[in-house]
Amino acid sequence: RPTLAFDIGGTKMLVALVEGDRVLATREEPTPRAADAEAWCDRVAALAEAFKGDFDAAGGCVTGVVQNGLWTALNPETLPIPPGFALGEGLARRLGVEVTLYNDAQAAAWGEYRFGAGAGADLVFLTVSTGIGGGVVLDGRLRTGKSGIAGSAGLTRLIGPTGRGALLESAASGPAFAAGATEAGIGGDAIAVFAAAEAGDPRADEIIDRSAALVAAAIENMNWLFDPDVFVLGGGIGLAKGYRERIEHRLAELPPLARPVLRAAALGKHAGVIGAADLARHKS
Ligand code: BMX
Repeated sequence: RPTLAFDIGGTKMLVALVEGDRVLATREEPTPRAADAEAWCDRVAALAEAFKGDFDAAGGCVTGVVQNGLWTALNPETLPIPPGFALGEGLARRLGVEVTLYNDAQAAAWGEYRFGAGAGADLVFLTVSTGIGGGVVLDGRLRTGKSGIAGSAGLTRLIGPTGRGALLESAASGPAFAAGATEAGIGGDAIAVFAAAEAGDPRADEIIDRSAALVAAAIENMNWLFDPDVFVLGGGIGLAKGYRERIEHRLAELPPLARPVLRAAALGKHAGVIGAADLARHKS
């Protein structure tokens, strides 16, 4: 029987009916930005109404960290989650089944490991989106760490000439694109920046390049730590036209020994729900 799976991100919420690596049906809507976790649960349950009676298990993934069913933001700018919100309980009550929960990028890493661009390999998954999330699968196991935060690449610290710099995601993800767009007089969000770059605007090109350079450096650093078979790139920005190529261009300069392998997420924007559904079935 299919599994109900959902993905609550900083920008959108996706609810899907999943069987193995097949997404049978989806419902999607923007994530309300107001810090109202009860409302987010209500919306997920409302979207899941369409699939009532079709599932007997549920698994979800969310931006932020989940520990024992309790949900907390790592970076409240990505989504202002009230600290320690009882998400597992709230959704189990609304959906009528137990709900297995993971971080969004960790679930996506598992999805790509099971069915996608890193099937059977040691992999590090990265999503460049509202924030920058990450997940690590080594020796066939999703590594969530002692606190559930393993892989949170967006929270890693940039090191500038004076020491402690910005968070990677503050400098390179969605909000950085929006800030860059305002500054350059383009306006709008990352989508507008990619459109402007396509139309030949050099300022847009620069904004994309700056983000890609920072993410390339993060990949270079993580490669020294894990030396995985493959890095898998996802997320709205990560999968936008030309973005991965810009990163690859930089990685190509590294010596062969330290050169990461980079692939696009094969499951695209469904990596999270496919991974979450599989984790709910098998409990990695
Ligand atoms: C942030 C953090 C991660 C998340 C990543 C991508 C929060 C709320 N989120 O680094 O847990 O995986 O963003 O999230 O602290 P997305 O919403 O951009 O997909």
